[in-house]
Amino acid sequence: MKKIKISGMSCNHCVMAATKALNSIEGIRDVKVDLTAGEATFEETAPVDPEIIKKKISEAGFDVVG
Ligand SMILES: [Cu+2]
Repeated sequence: MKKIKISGMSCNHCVMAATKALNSIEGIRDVKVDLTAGEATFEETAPVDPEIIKKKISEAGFDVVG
């Protein structure tokens, strides 16, 4: 399981947007976003370039901070 920190999420709509962004990346599944912790966890079925994750999250309006 991979875990990333996401900043900028403030409500469940943000959680949905971040979840959708991660789910749209090929090789990522079982996405769970925790609003309170500001974290997302997921499984990688194939190695995913962290830059792609950063790009998708930033397109959704948030930032990967770790
Ligand atoms: Cu929101």
